[in-house]
Amino acid sequence: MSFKLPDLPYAYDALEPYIDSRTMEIHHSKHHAAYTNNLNNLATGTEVETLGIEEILAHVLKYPVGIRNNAGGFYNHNLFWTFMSPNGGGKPSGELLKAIETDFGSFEAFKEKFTGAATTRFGSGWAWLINTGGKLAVTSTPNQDNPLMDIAEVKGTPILALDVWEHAYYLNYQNRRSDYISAFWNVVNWQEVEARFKG
Ligand code: MN3
Repeated sequence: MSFKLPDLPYAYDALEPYIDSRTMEIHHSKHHAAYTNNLNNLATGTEVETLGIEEILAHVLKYPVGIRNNAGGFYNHNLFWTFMSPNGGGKPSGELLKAIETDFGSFEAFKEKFTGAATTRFGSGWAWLINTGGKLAVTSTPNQDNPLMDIAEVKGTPILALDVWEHAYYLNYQNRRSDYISAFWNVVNWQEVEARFKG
């Protein structure tokens, strides 16, 4: 097994009431586990099993679509769990806050832009805050694509991610994706976002 499902850095119920325990359990132990298993199965016996995940993502165009979907699903969820914390919420500080204010005008303007990207992503996908060589940008991707992939319209290093697949919120929020997005801001782990920003 080249790729290993990571443990969550907190308990399944740690993000209550914003993200419920049952959703977290199924999301991690079923969905994320399935991407990980599928990636291992597809990679076995091919050059993919010898490569690091970021290397695969950077050249995803040359692999079968199953590699694209499952390598993306594996990697995106690895990141996503770390961007949330029971001690999260509030605002970033220091250099990250300064960069957000420079590139978006204000923290509120950034939040509005990210919320918009997450809300308007049609169907399943992700919203991202990315670092594009010193400048921050908000983007979104369909399915399990991400901004590290060679096929991404807007490329950069992800420093914040939000999963807007229905499996991420439907049990608790049903069709109310915007309520889930509002709740997400209460659990954002800005320390981790800052750490990724500083690279
Ligand atoms: Mn998901």
